[in-house]
Amino acid sequence: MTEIPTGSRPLFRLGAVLAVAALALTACGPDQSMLSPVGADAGRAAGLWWLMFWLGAGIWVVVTAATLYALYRRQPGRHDPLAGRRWENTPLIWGGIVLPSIVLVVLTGATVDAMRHADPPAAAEATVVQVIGHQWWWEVRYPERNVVTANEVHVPAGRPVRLELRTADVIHSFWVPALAGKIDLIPGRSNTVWINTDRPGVYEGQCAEFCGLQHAKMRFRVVVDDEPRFQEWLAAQGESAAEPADALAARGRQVFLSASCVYCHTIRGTATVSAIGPDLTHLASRDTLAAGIIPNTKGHLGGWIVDPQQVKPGARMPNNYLPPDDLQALLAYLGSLE
Ligand code: HEC
Ligand SMILES: [Cu+2]
Repeated sequence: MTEIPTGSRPLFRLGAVLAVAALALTACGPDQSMLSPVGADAGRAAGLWWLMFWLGAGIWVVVTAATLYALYRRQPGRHDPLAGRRWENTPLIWGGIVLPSIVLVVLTGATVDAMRHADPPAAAEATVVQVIGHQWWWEVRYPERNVVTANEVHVPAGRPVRLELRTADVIHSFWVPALAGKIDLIPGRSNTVWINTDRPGVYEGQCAEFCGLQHAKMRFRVVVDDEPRFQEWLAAQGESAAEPADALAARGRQVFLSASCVYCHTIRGTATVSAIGPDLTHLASRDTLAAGIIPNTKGHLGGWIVDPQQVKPGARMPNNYLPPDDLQALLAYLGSLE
């Protein structure tokens, strides 16, 4: 007869497994966890998660208890109270067919219900925002207002927002766990996700589909503003770039226009039209640079322009060797683009 494992080893292993699972869950952090939902869809997804968790936990307890019971019962020499044929089929039918069927029907119903709500009919008052994935940043457009920005999606609180998601190159995935479900950006088609929340705030998101070298540094944020602030932001973003306020900034604009920047960037109000890189018209109004990776300060901006490959190796922006004076002027100009 084989030996039955008893004592602390199995318990120890179980403890280790549970500890790793707990760590994996907490690694999401407080600000980017789908278990602290703020949006309507995210709330439903979180509810579904908890339903699955508790059902799974219940089943685990039952199965573990049954396993321990079987192990215990089979010990040699022990009297077996359940010996006999009447038990042969009943547990099989209940535990193997009836119970799993009930569990699966409940989960299917809950999932279908959550999915049905995730796709509300196009509401007339919905704000439409187009998000286009690029290796490795996000282009954000407000087609009704001719606004183009990057990596920071502003939306109004208290009103449904329809995000239309497309990609300029490979498959990306738009995921802002507190607000909505995860959805892929697929070449050649447009996917939709809705954001619907009453709670102003800044919510972190990131690309959730491996898309190349800098996939991990393809982050973004969704800024939920109350209606007046959102309208103010939208109006400001719709303007052309500010004219240089002083001689240094004017020289900086000249540096920008005569350097390679114009091949890839647009500053509305100047004769630049390229959309290979982020629109820089209102660069200074953004909190972060390079898809949420570095704060938008003068020092970081200078470092990025001179050596983006240091910050994001492989990024689709080449290093720029600008004379110090030119760089300072350029920084003054870009810093004035509120
Ligand atoms: C070959 C194309 C190319 C050229 C040339 C180029 N850039 Fe970029 N730039 C990009 C791309 C692509 C990104 C996005 C990189 C990322 O986040 O992965 C970017 C990002 C930026 C950003 C950050 C924008 C944001 O909102 O995150 C700034 C600022 C910037 N570029 C300024 C410049 C300046 C100034 C020059 C000229 C000295 C320049 N770029 C030249 C392609 C280019
Ligand atoms: Cu991506």
